[in-house]
Amino acid sequence: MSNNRRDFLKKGALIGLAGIAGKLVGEEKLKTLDQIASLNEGEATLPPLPYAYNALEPFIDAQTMEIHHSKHHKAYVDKLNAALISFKGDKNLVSLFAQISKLDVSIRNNGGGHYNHSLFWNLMQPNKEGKKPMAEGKIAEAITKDFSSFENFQKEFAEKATKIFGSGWCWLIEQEGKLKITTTPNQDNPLMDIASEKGKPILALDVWEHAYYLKYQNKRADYINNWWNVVNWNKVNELYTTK
Ligand code: MN3
Repeated sequence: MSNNRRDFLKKGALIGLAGIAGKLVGEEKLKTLDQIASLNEGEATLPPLPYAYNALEPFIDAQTMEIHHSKHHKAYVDKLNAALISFKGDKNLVSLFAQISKLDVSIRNNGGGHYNHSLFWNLMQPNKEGKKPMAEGKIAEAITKDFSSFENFQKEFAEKATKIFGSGWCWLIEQEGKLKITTTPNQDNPLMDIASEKGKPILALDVWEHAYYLKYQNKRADYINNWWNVVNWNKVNELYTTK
């Protein structure tokens, strides 16, 4: 047996085992940004949540999660696929976003909707302790460097997210080695050529009313304040440190 063949088999076995272990604990490995962007044979699919619908309680309620994932996100997936039927170029979301100003608005809205939500689900995790998690590792160092403290960063992020007029997203992005907080309207994101601030998204917060209205009604600031409890900082760090 050649070395290549042996390595291939070994890798396959490891991936298989990781898959089984992942299923046992009910957790999917974080989709990398590339995995989220690359549509499977040109078709988007609704990714499973990496936790149960009720797993983020009491901070985000099960009904909101279920409707948000199985109805809203599903609709973006279906409409994106419909919009891509007649599109003949490279069906990778990042390359679509880079030329989004020239494409059909349906690809912009639904491609953004699919990408943003896929990222959002993976950046949250259950928190049974009720203590707000802190960033750790390289991302924590970078936040302290660029925002002077973790508390300042959270304050600035929450303020910008609260002030978004209408529907949109608040982001932490890496832009030429520096961290920045930015916001986008609707389902736009910082990978799009039309974004006022472009960069690699590493943290995303959905502030559309459908993300919080059932539990928080008009109190967006309370939703944001509670959302910090379920931010998965290990995943943020993973996105930040993965080139
Ligand atoms: Mn949403």
